[in-house]
Amino acid sequence: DDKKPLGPQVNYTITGIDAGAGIMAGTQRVIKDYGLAKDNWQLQTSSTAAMTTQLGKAIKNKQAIVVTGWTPHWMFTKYNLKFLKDPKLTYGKAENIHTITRVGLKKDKPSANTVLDRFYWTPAQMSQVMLKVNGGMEPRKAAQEWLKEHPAQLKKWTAGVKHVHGDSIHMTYVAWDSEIASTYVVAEALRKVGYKPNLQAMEMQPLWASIATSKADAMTCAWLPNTSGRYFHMYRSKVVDLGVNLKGAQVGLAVPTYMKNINSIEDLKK
Ligand code: PBE
Repeated sequence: DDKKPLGPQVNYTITGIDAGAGIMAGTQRVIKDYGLAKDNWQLQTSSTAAMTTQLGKAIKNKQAIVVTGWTPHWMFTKYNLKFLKDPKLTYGKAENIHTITRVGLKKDKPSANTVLDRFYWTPAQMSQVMLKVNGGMEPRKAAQEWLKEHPAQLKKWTAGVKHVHGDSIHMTYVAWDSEIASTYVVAEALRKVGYKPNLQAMEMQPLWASIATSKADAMTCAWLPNTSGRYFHMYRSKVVDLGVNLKGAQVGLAVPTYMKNINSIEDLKK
């Protein structure tokens, strides 16, 4: 209902995801910076799966809902959503996703390091893999299929790389849809040059610690400069940043486009 104030319609609640996510810390800052705490706005912790389920239900009933949203993610492909303007830039400007390795990987596993260093794709390409997985396909199968459909991309990452013979490569990741997509795709590219990838999902803090302590070789999950910034600053002297693997990610608050009067975070105070 567009005439009623938004707050009571959604119980002054922003539907969030898992507590460790950078977007949750960013949203707590938003609540502070925009003075939303005065109206008792609160951030609900859940999981990506629970959040997208609630979002789907609200959209089906054309109800108001405010969620923590980000792209690339299939929620923006599946639903008509818009980011709320963030005039204070509390979430920062555009984000890029970086590939991070342990110290010494380049020396120990140069072929793997080259493939990981070259790994770069677009938000549209990442979304294609996410949609396959969201449609029920096993991530490894989705990655294999996507690489078959994009031979030029695979060639760019692997051309001229010296093949190995079943050497191990240990990748860690957080089981967010975007990171499942990138991790499995780069793992399949590593398999093409002879590696046996071993993939392990974990929470954000142990993820960074696994690379910093050389328990794992590499990860593709660093949303910088903001979303994973806290961990990057904590561990930057103990890891190697191979640079951007995807340009133009974004995080913020999102609402369905039928919420015509709500266009800025400032509008939550109306
Ligand atoms: N995300 C997806 C993560 C990074 C990737 C936006 C949910 C976060 O830390 O918030």
